[in-house]
Amino acid sequence: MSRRPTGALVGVAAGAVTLAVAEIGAALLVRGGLEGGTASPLVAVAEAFVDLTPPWLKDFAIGTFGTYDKLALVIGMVLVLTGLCALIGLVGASRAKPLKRSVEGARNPNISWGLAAFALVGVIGVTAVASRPDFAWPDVVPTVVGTIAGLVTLDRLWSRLAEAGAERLDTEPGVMGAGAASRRAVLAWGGGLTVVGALGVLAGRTLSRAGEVVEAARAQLGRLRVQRPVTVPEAASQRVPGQTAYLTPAEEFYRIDTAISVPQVDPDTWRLRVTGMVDREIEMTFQDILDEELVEALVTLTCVSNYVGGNLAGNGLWTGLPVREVLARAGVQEGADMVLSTSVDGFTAGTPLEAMTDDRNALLAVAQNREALLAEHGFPVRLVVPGLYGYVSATKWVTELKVTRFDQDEGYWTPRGWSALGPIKTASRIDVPRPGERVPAGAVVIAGVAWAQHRGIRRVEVRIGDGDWQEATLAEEPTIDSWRQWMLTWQAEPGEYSVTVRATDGTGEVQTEERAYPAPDGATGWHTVTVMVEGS
Ligand SMILES: Nc1nc2c(c(=O)[nH]1)N[C@H]1C(S)=C(S)[C@@H](COP(=O)(O)O)O[C@H]1N2
Ligand SMILES: [Mo]
Repeated sequence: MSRRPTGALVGVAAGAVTLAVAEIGAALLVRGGLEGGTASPLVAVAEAFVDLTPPWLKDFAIGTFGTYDKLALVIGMVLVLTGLCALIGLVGASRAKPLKRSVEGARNPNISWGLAAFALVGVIGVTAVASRPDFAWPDVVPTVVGTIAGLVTLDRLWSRLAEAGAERLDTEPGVMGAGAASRRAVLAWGGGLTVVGALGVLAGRTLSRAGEVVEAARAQLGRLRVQRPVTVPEAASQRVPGQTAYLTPAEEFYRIDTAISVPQVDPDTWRLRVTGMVDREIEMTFQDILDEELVEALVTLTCVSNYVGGNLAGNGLWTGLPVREVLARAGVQEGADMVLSTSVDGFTAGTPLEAMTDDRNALLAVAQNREALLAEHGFPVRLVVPGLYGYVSATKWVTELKVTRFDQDEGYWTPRGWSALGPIKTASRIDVPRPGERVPAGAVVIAGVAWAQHRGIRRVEVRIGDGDWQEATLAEEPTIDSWRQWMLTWQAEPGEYSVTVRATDGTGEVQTEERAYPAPDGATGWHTVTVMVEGS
């Protein structure tokens, strides 16, 4: 390989060394309980990026990558970083002008430029780390040490490469001289360090995931005291093959949040604080909550970023303490109209006070489908508020409820272009047949789910081609807070058809046909799929 690719590889190797040192260092901080906010530069940069994401980009990312949006972001980030390091590697490896080095031993100024550029990337990493909520000074140590290790790597390998270049000038053309041999040594070092560095990054990321915390709590959850256990009626499920199950298994529940690395919260040190416009502040431990009489509720969560026909919705059986009871104990003061909930990772949601205090089941949930919350769904405690999109209500890893006013505070997504209020819009979805599916002529079952949380679903209608609306059969609705299954059997003749669905909510309002994007307050429009009916 010639000088240029070798130079690029040197840059990439230095980047890999930096990240390996930083990620392993960050993992040690986590393990030692010394991490304040986020010590991992990779996670910090990605999270800072998410914080700065405008709504159109969030929309695009979720629309394109769905719940893989974060994976896509991290992969994109690693690609950009690799390119940047390669570029810096090229700079330091390029010869200074004039071409021949004049004074023996004089340092190539390009090396200094390269080192400065690399240090600047390190500074960006440190800045991102320092921008994270709960930041503490030890958090920057891994990135600083990693950057220094990267600079040393660059300096050593670039000098070696420069020597190889100088040696080559003394060698006869066509003869494999000392220059080529030392360049190969640089190549070997560069390749080796890149591989070791990449493995180090993986090791660091793996090491930082605590994982044990949830296990500890499952034992504690064994003795949940539930006031009126909720059972899911058989009739809530129509069991059409391919139709969305009434209750969503926790492992299959959609996941949306700004956390690049799932917060690992120790239930023993976790606290919930109730603050703001209250007569007395309250602090509760996880055990305090478990000691209460808990309530169960079936609630379908929905993300405001869901497109028509999308799958960013899931139905859970949640067990928790009603928020209204906690607020009543704290004593809400006159004039308050919002509860700002905060998560360990800095995310906030602004929820109308009324939704937290009226008779609906707004819960501080500790269990989903009777099991401790999964870490990615908010362990140990999250909010669940029927009828509101997740971004204004469903705070995971919740640590604070601040009673406040909409004219004084705002949730995370509001200054980023999303509405302060987020009531869920009526939606209906065709699960089967799948879009573009070919089905044999005869009886074809069309089925799906519809939701209008806290208003309920009164009617679902299906239209085939431009025919009349036909009323679908509804499954039982155990609560107006969850979605409702529907189905319709169609005697299909061969041909190509568009199948459209619309729902009517519990107030009698028909789902609007008007198309709207998810931003700023949720998508609207009817879901349509095309079906090919084949003759026999
Ligand atoms: N801490 C935290 N909680 C959060 C979010 C977040 O980014 N951070 N996102 C909210 C959004 S936008 C949605 S739609 C729901 C999704 O909850 P789930 O991931 O359990 O399905 O969580 C809400 N709670
Ligand atoms: Mo969301």
